[in-house]
Amino acid sequence: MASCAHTSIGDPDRGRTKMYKLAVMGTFCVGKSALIMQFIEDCFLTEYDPTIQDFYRKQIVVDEEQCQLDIVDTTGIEAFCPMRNQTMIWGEGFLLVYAVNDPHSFENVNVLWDRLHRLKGTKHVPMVLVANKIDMSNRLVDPTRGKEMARSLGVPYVETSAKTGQGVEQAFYELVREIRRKRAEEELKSLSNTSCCTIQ
Ligand SMILES: Nc1nc2c(ncn2[C@@H]2O[C@H](COP(=O)(O)OP(=O)(O)OP(=O)(O)O)[C@@H](O)[C@H]2O)c(=O)[nH]1
Ligand SMILES: [Mg+2]
Repeated sequence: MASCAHTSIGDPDRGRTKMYKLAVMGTFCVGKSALIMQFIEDCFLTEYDPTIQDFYRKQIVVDEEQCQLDIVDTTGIEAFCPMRNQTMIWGEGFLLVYAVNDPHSFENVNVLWDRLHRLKGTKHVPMVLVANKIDMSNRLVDPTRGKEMARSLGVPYVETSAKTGQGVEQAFYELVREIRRKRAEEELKSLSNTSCCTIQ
């Protein structure tokens, strides 16, 4: 578990900080923990240590807005599925990760996508499709397949390497932007509902 910066009660920027609840999901060994560590600590985890569940916090600025990201690193092991469902309910936005050298992890993205929509009970869940391990030479999932899947799911597509750091920041930033879009839509909807109610 990484250490992280917290906003103190007396912090003058506290009121302006927007909170985001993110979860990183995908089959085991696709690099979820390595991506989070690269994002938070700027380092690459070479050892494989299966995750049950870990929690991280990071403060960043995205498009001039101060953000606090609460990030859950989820398990890729099916036996811990109930815990993962809890995280799906908790989260606002999700990185759906597969490894480009593991076609099974690519196919599993559809399963996760379906489960998320069923649990959330809405068609619009902020997500980013992440093709990880692009530094590896034994690529088995072509970029065109990844882009096509992202297009059909209606989510952004980002290629990453937790080893070199390529695309890692972009993946998290895109997810923050997706959550903002959803919040803005909901705000508009509630405003139009309110004005409908007040017009006699
Ligand atoms: N070459 C390369 N190796 C990676 C990359 N990302 C992760 N790995 C390696 O893949 C293995 C698994 O990475 P983890 O981050 O532990 O995978 P995980 O998805 O968190 O796995 P679970 O916690 O079991 O679900 C580790 O040995 C990592 O060093 C990457 O982008 N490139
Ligand atoms: Mg892990």
